[in-house]
Amino acid sequence: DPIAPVDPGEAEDFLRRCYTENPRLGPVEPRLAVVRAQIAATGGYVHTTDELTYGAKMAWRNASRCIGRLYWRSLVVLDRRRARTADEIFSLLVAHLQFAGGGGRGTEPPKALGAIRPVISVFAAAQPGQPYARVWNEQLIRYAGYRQAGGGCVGDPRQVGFTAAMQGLGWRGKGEAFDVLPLAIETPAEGVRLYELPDRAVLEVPLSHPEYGWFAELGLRWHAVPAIANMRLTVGGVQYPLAPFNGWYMSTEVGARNLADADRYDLLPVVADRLGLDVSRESTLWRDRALVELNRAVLFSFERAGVKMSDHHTESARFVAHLRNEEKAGRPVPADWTWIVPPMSGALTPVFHRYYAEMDLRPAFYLDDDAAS
Ligand code: HEM
Ligand code: NRG
Repeated sequence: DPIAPVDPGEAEDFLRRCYTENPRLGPVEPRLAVVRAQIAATGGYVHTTDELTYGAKMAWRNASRCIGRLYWRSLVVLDRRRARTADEIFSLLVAHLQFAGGGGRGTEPPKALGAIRPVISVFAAAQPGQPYARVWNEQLIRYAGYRQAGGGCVGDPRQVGFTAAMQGLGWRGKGEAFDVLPLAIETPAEGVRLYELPDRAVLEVPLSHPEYGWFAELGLRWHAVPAIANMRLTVGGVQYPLAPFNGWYMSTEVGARNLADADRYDLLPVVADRLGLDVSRESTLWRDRALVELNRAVLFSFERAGVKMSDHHTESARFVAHLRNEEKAGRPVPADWTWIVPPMSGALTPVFHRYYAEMDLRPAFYLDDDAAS
C-alpha cells in the first residue's frame, strides 16, 4: 500500500499535544511554522528525537488492546532512522533484543539477564510514494511450524505459512517443535534477505512444573521476549513501517493461548492425559484443570530462570492503576474489553467488571497486511 503525503492537520494535532505535555520542549508555534513549510515543500517532515520518543510513548498509551500500559512513560526509544541496508537493520535488531534483556548470554552482566525492558526501535519513515524497508516476521522471535503429510503439525501451526515462505527462499529448519525462524528483512535496494538470529539475541526458558516431575519431559519451552515486528507506527501523520517493540510476557499469553489453543500447540489433552484426568466428559472440567497446571508451569519456569514475566492478576491490577493515573491526568484511556480481559479466569480480575471507552487515538500502532502472504 503506497504511503500518502502527511496530513498537516494530524501533524499539528500531534505537535500541540506533544509540546503541551512536555513544557521543557518550549513553545510549539515556531516549530509548527517549520513543519508546515516542510510539508508544503516535500509532502512530509522530520521529527526531532524528542518528538519521536514521546510519539512512540503516546502510541503505546493509545494501544487499546494492551493491558501493559501502566509503564508507558518508561519505554526506551531507539532512534534507528539512519539505517538503510538489510545488514545494518539486522545488526540493530540483534542489538534491540540484547538491550531488551532477553538475550546477551555472556555479553551482559549476568544480573541483567532476563530483566526485560520495554524497548522500541524506530527505523526510517516511509516517504510518500516510495518503497520502504520492512520485516516480514510477525515477531522478531517465533517458532517455525511444519505441516505433516498426515495433516498434523510440528511446531507452531500459526507459522506454517510463514515457514513455507522461508523454505521457498532456501531456509531449512531442523524440523523440531521450537525452531527459531530466520528474520526476513526486505529493503527497496536489496529485496528480501534472510538472517539467522544468534544465540545471544534469543533467551528461551525450558518449562517445568513445581510439583510434577514429568512436565519437563514434555520438552516444552518458550522465548522470553515478545517483540512485535509487523505493526506500523504512525506519529503526527508520519508512517514508520518498521518499528519493532517489546515488553515482557503476561503468563497467559504463553500458557493460555500459545501452548493451549487448539490451533496452536494444543497441549491441554497432553497435559490432562499425564495428570490422569477423566477426559470422557466436559463436565469434569479437565480442560480447565490442565490449563491451570500449564500456566503454573509457565510462571514457575520463568521465575526460576530469572526472566521477568507477570501473571494476569498482577497485570490486571496494574492496568487499573493506569486507568486511575490517566483519569487524574484528564486523559481518556481507550481500551478493547475483548483484548484486555485475560484469556483465563477473566472474572477473577478487576478489568472484567467494567466497561471502557473505545476510541482510535493517534499516535498509534496499526497492523499492516501480512508481507509474506
Ligand atoms: C497487546 C501485554 C508492552 C503495545 C498486548 C496484549 C497483552 C499485552 C497481554 C494482548 C496480546 C494478545 O492477546 O495477543 C503487555 C505487557 C507489556 C506490554 C505485559 C509489558 C511491558 C507493550 C509495549 C508496547 C505494546 C512496550 C508498544 C510500545 C501493544 C499493542 C498491542 C498489545 C499495539 C496490540 C497487538 C495487536 O493488535 O495484535 N500487550 N504489553 N505493549 N500491546 Fe502490550
Ligand atoms: N500474544 C503474543 C504477543 C502480543 C503482545 N504481548 C506483549 N507485548 N506482551 C504472544 O507472543 O504470545 N509486549 O510488547 O510486551
